Amino acid sequence: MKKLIASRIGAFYYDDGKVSPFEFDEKASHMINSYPSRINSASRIKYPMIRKSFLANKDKSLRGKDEFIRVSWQEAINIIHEEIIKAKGHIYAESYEWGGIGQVSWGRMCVQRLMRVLGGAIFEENDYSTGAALAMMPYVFSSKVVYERPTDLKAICNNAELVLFIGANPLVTNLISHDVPLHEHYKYYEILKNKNNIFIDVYANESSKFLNAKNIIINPNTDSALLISICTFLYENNLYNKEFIKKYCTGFDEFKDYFLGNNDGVKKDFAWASEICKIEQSVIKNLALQLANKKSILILGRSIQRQANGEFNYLAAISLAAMLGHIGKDGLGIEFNLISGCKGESVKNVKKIKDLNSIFPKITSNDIFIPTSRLQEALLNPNKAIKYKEEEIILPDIKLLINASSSFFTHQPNTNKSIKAYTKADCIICLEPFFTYDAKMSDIILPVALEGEREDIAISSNKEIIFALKKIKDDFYEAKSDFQICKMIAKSFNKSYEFCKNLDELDIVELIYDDLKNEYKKDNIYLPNFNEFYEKSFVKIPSLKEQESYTRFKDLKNINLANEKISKMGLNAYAHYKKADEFCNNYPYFLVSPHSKYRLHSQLDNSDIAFKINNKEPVYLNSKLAKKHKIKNNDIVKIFNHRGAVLCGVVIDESVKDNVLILHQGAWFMPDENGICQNGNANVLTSSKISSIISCSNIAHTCKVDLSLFKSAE
Ligand SMILES: Nc1nc2c(c(=O)[nH]1)N[C@H]1C(S)=C(S)[C@@H](COP(=O)(O)OP(=O)(O)OC[C@H]3O[C@@H](n4cnc5c(=O)[nH]c(N)nc54)[C@H](O)[C@@H]3O)O[C@H]1N2
Ligand SMILES: Nc1nc2c(c(=O)[nH]1)N[C@H]1C(S)=C(S)[C@@H](COP(=O)(O)OP(=O)(O)OC[C@H]3O[C@@H](n4cnc5c(=O)[nH]c(N)nc54)[C@H](O)[C@@H]3O)O[C@H]1N2
Ligand SMILES: [Mo]
Repeated sequence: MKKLIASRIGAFYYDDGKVSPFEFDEKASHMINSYPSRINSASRIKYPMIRKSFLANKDKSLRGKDEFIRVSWQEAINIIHEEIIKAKGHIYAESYEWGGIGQVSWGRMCVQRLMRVLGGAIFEENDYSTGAALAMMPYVFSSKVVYERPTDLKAICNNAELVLFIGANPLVTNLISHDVPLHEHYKYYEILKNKNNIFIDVYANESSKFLNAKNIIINPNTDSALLISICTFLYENNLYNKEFIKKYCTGFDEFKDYFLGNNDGVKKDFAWASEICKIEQSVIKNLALQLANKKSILILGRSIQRQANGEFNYLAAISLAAMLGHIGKDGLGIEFNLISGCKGESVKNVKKIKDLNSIFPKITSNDIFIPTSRLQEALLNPNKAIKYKEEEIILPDIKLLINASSSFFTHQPNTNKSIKAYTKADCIICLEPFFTYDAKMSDIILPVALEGEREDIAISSNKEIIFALKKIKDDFYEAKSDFQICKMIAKSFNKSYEFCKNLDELDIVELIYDDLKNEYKKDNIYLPNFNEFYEKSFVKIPSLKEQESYTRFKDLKNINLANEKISKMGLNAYAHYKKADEFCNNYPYFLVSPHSKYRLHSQLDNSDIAFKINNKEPVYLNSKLAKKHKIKNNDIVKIFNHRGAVLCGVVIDESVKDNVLILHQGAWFMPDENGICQNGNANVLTSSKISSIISCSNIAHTCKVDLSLFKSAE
């Protein structure tokens, strides 16, 4: 019989090894077909295990090279208990982030709650996704802005004459969602096909092809130069909205002095930008004229802020949108939150579902926060002072790491530095379904149950469908849910009452469902009782009213195009272009590592939907570059720089800029005896430097490399 499974790559039915789409998914993703091979993968962890020399004498020198010994759950919990006591005050428990799903048993949430129940731990502020933007936006607007409700796609379809996508690939990055994706955005992109769409990217990406759009193919990390040169043009030709700038913006004069070159003698005109971006001046002028004459919206991806000086790339786009003066008008202006999570559908009168944290009383604990992506730095330089925003902070001394739902060796730039950093910790605990490199580099590994092997409750991306996650198959050996594991650890400290009132998962699932049912009842919306819901596996909330079409910034008060607080940090406060240090090295090619349509980060790389060339992760490059290196499709190449080397399979794509290599992030790290990753993990090559002191965020998309032929295809 077919059983429903809900996950971050979609909901789907599973029946005797076969997968079929869920009826309310508007455009089911091919990713769901990964499930059968994933649950049965040879790389799954079956039992709790401890690294041999750690078990013998807490030795950490053989981390990553040692064998693992099977232990009982009780033995594992006893050792974890001792290690937590030993490391108290020095425990890192951020547990980043995309593994699993659910309101009760999402690993990251469970580990964080566990550590808070035990008194607190070290966590990270902001995130890998939009770290630079999240830190920057309060200096520009009054809030973090990025994750706030986006302008409806319907409003965009109805009002915009020109849609400019900047470093955005929404049809790929909306395949997945934090909640269960229903791909409700898709129908609007069908409508957008009839619009004037322009993509600024380093290749003609999948979304651009889908929309049959025009492409402006740019040198990576140079968008701010392009956008600023358009501001200069609009200003000099009196084509900007003076009233909007006067009414809503502060700091315009400082920005103007910069783009006119009043202080440095360099006017930021098309000639200046053309040289930096390697785009014909006429192409930039054409874009500028279209923006000046058409009602437009700028849709930003996140890639351009995951770069050196990334904070200012977002500010450049905001400065341009302000000069165009459409911000706050129906379906126009600028948008930051349409490229992940299937967002943009008009929101209905839905209620918020509770989770393991909000269904129980709040826990207060003594937490320490470091900026996002600074774990490596803290492990390598404990007690070091670093500049962060307007202050100096001291990096904590981390002794123990506890990770769930996290793949540090594929998500953190500079993998070889991560290996060094990991040698510093005294104990590393990993809750994982698979033998990833993270698991291999840990001391204690705990096998985790996947979707279909545990109980939980989840909600759809549009919040209109509630899913019951059920155990539809036998236990996978000794795997347990993250919730069960954290509850056992809490219990060893006599804290399981604080953790979950001693309840089991299914009890909490019922509490959460009944809470939501009661909330809806207040609006005369009636949901079935819990048993009926659980039997059916999902409920679609009836009688939801559509809310009015929404556009952001209708209540706009002020945009700071330059903020004094940023000047006080010793930085230019306005949008500006700055060449990254990374680009001053001698490597000839830019490496861009976007998100793959075949994976959720590193997840699914061990499934049979993984797309490989000659058994290697594909690298996409232009034929000019291929010719220069005498390489052809399917050849295996080595991509390298001073940080490391990886092997990849060649795919020639004429649309990729001729000095760029595209290697998607997330391929599992698989080093050979010389440390060369056989599987193309992009972060072996990327730099772990910070974007700027405003966020100290990662710069995964700022990287230079070289390449050589490794092995010709037969
Ligand atoms: N299928 C799938 N979807 C995902 C994810 C996934 O792993 N797989 N991850 C999710 C998560 S957590 C996030 S944060 C988002 C990420 O969303 P984004 O950060 O927006 O995604 P990226 O793929 O990094 O980049 C988007 C586009 O920017 C382009 N780009 C890169 N550098 C530059 C540049 O310098 N200039 C310009 N103009 N373009 C550039 C890339 O080629 C790509 O086409 O995606 C989410 N969606
Ligand atoms: N070069 C480069 N690097 C990047 C980016 C980039 O654009 N370029 N993007 C960055 C971004 S935006 C993000 S969000 C990060 C993503 O970084 P992560 O969130 O670390 O990414 P995942 O690979 O999804 O890691 C999830 C891990 O959880 C495991 N898992 C699966 N299910 C479960 C479960 O139920 N319980 C537990 N405990 N574990 C489970 C998976 O096997 C996997 O190892 O990567 C960042 N890194
Ligand atoms: Mo992300």
